[in-house]
Amino acid sequence: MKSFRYSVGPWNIHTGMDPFGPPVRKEVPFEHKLARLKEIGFDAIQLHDDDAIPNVNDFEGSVLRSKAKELKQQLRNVGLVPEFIAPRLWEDERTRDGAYTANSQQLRNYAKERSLKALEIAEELGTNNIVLWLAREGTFVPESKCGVRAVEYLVEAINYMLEANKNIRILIEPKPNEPVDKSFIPTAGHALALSYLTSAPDRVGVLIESAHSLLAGLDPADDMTFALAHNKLWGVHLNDQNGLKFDQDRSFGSVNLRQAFNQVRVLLDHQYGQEGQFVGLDVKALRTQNDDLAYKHLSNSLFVVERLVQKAKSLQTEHISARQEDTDYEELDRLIVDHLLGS
Ligand code: 3MF
Ligand code: MG
Repeated sequence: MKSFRYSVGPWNIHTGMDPFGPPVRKEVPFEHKLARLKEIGFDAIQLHDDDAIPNVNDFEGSVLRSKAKELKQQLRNVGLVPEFIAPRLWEDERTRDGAYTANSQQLRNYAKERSLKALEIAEELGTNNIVLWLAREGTFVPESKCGVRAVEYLVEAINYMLEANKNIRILIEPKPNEPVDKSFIPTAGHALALSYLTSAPDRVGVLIESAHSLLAGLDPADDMTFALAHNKLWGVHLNDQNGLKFDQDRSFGSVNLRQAFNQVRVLLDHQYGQEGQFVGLDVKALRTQNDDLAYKHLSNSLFVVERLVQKAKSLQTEHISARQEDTDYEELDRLIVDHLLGS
């Protein structure tokens, strides 16, 4: 019996290409990815607008909707549900200067119109979650943009989507850097603060990715509890990250087991998932993996989550409460480490 319902994106099965080298594995067709992900144990699929409909820029209206309907059937046949649609606002030529915060109004309009397509796809697929990873909304050159105006543009774009469809909710996925140097919405705190500036704060929440918190020098479990305290933790991307480097998307728990344990512990403690939220992964296979072994980062991450669920459940809470009372946190530290080491 699994403890959570799990989700993953098709981009988590990839060719191993990186900024320094070409693909080392074959491109896997979308339908094969779906079948394989289902087999590994996933319940839901995370989709960018163009994962759902390749070349999404070329379609609109009834054609766009009928393509979305076909995908809905395809997902149903495999037994996966869609978790969210995310407009991919960082690959198109027109998003070079950011999307919602580009200096040109024409380009900002492109970003908004493209986002509406994500809303339409989501509606056809039957999910009301729109994820915004604000990839290029930030700066390299501080003087190139006004930070106050950038926030106004972001609010304007989010309000535009909230207005266009009263059922959708928006999950902001904060990240402090990469591809930009300095993001306008670098942390969960910024994302939550932004939510309260919008016209429907009850429909704007966050998706916390472990590596993104770590890149901001923050603890992912703390970001999760902060969002939980606002009733706004609507998605997670579990993975791992070794220090303040590029976004590594390592398998969950592979770098810092105690940090991973605490993410699982807080999710369990606060009944994450009971309102339909998924435990999502965002992990990359190492470039050294051969084609047929380039799925282990996924199955291993699920394995580690479930192992840590067992660890969280078998933690003797009376011992924890006792140490909280006598404030013997050195002993608490030892108890936890001993528990994680096992017998
Ligand atoms: C980048 C990310 C993104 C988002 C994705 C869905 C490509 O670091 O984490 O992955 O997760 O766009 O929102
Ligand atoms: Mg992510």
